[in-house]
Amino acid sequence: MADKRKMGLAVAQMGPVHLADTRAMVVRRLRDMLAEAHGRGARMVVFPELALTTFFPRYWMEDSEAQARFFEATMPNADVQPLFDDARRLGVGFYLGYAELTPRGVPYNTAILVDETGKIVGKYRKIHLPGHDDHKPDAPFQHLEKKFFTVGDEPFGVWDTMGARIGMALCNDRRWPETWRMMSLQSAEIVVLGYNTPSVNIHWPEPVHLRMHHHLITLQASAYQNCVWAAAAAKCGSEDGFHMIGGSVIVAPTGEIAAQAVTEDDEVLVVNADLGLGDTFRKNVFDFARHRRPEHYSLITERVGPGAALPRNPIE
Ligand code: CDV
Repeated sequence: MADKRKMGLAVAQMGPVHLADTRAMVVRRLRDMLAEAHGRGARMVVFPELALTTFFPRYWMEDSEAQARFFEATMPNADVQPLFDDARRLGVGFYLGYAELTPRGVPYNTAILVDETGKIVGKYRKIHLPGHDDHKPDAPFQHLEKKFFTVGDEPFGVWDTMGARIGMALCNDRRWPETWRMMSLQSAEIVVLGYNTPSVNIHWPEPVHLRMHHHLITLQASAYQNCVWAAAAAKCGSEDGFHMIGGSVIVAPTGEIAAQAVTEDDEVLVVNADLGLGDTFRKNVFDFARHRRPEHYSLITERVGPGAALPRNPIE
């Protein structure tokens, strides 16, 4: 029987953040949700990707303009400090996505992990940047993450904090099995991520319902195959007329959805997560040490894309 180590795990979905909204307005909303999550027994709250602003990669502009309007040169800064103060006062940690401009001027799509004392204990810079870096004037909107951000400079990691081993990812990362396996191989118990997923795919005429379908199947399959709790927070609804999917979820290591948002607005989900549940799977069907065969997986790190078939021995 697995041990029962319970953790109040919350996801704070956000409705739209419009261009005219200030950081102070956004942080007020985050603080309200942190307080609600605390009242409902949460020890940690997951906020979305690029939570402090509208999803600005949809707009064509010079890098310098994007950096001046949408990036944070320090964290915490005066606008966000009240959220850190609440975390310390209430004893609730959080994950927060924002656009980071480093002291050397390098722009990253970043997430931080803040513990229950209000201290930043972990930082992750997005690795799988989607979209394009050129202007697409005929598209209904842009997806300029490859223009505005640099690929993360460190591999996927995990942090021992708030009584759990927690891994971080951001949005498009959730679609890639390598993301999850990297953290699972570091014995992650919870994977937290935020996302901004436009309902319309500008690259091909994808049926809109597939956006939600792929979001949920990747989270459910990845949580199960990697024996982790997955907590995913959307920023969603119509930001100045550009719609993004909701569907924030907390998924158990069984692959089952433990809680799911029902609105496209600010909404808090809380689950009393049994961290021992992942061990049940780690000791059985996904006992990596007994069953994985990395000597047969070398292509995964040697090759980026599809190529020639591997040579085979003659059939005996
Ligand atoms: N912000 C994102 O990374 N969005 C991506 C793209 C592919 C829509 C996503 O995976 O949702």
